[in-house]
Amino acid sequence: MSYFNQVNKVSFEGADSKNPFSYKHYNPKETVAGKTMEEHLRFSVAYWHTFTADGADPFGAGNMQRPWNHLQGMDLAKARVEAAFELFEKLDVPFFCFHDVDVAPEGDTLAESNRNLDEIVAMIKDYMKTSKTKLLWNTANMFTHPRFVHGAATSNNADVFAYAAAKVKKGLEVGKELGGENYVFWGGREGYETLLNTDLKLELDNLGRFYHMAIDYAKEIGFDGQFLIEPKPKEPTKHQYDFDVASGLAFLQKYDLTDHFKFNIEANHATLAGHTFEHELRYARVNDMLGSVDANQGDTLLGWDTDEFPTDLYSTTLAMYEILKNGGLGKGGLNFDAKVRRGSFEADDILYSHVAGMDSFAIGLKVAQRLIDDGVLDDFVSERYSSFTEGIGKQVVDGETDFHALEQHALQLGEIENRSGRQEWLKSVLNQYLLNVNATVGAK
Ligand code: XUL
Ligand code: CO
Repeated sequence: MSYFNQVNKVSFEGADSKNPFSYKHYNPKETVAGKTMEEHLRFSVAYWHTFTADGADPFGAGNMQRPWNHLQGMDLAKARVEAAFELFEKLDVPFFCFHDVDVAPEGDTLAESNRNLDEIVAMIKDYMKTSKTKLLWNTANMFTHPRFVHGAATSNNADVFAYAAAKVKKGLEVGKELGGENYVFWGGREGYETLLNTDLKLELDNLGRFYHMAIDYAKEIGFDGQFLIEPKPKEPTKHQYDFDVASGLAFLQKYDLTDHFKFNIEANHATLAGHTFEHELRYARVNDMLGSVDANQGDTLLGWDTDEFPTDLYSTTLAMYEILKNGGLGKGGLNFDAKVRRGSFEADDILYSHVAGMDSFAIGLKVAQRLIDDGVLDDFVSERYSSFTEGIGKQVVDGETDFHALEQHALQLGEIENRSGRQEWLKSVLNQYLLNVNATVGAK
């Protein structure tokens, strides 16, 4: 049985191809700075958006036309696995990601849910034997079921804390079974609505305890995937604890967890936090904490997590700039935590959306590498900070001065001279690189 019979294989056909089921820029075997595009980009399909979600929103019922819609329960779960591996093969994506409840239905008890999961995981493992597609990460959904109404590891209810622990324990076992390269913690309802009913300190301490227990268990079973925290400032709770990279890092430092975690940075979460995607990537990168990416984009006119497929070339270029400067994503990848719009309900849209996202990041990769090769931003930035490479500036950086010496320096200064930051010029250079991949515009 074929679920996507409109296409045999989506392949690279080049920028001039008119075939909508082809890559115009993503050429997996093409090398950029010594690595293939496939190795650089490590694309991943998000199971929940592509195979589980049905297009329902607060105003309307599910409307996605999917060839598995007539099925239910475990039959539905199995059909989705078949469809998933067909899509992975046809798109030629190296990775996928899932939550426990995306792949297998919850039973009436935890034990039954675990049995359902075991059956589907065994099926996935079987498919993985002949597929090139590997597990980038899995995670536990601890936000959909009503038991998590007050949170999971930060619930006021210790029974819920225990239930959450059991789900993560199982998730780590599944990650080990399938060779997952990472394990993600997105604090779905780890946050609060009002301080009037909240013991904020206990909730945060418990979250720290929870993560330590997860580390211990991973060690116990020999799961060596990278642990990732995925920050998000709000939604579903008003105040999410893992607000952004900066607050997440402070949390990890306080609870002595930095050696065991990195960040999974999602573009739309960054913008919800009032940052750019590249800000979050930079903040993680300079702290050696950039682990993986949920590749999507938000909508500046809407104040929530719209999870659109990434097509903004400025954003993909500046994101790839950070990723290249990071030396790549290591075990991480670019996971399309993105969904087709409700109006894009045909099965073909699943293919078009992934093609759009992959081509957008392929362009970003090429342009970012050229910006780096030509030293465009690097040269400008080092020149801008050159006052710290000599004289008093160098003494500051080398830790060889103090307030007395700095005052002496300041007292003998005349008028201080500053130089332009040249934002507009830099943006026009970025445009030149985006519009003409052969541009070579040196720093001014
Ligand atoms: C929610 C979100 C999640 C995580 C995994 O906004 O991004 O899908 O990526 O739980
Ligand atoms: Co995400």
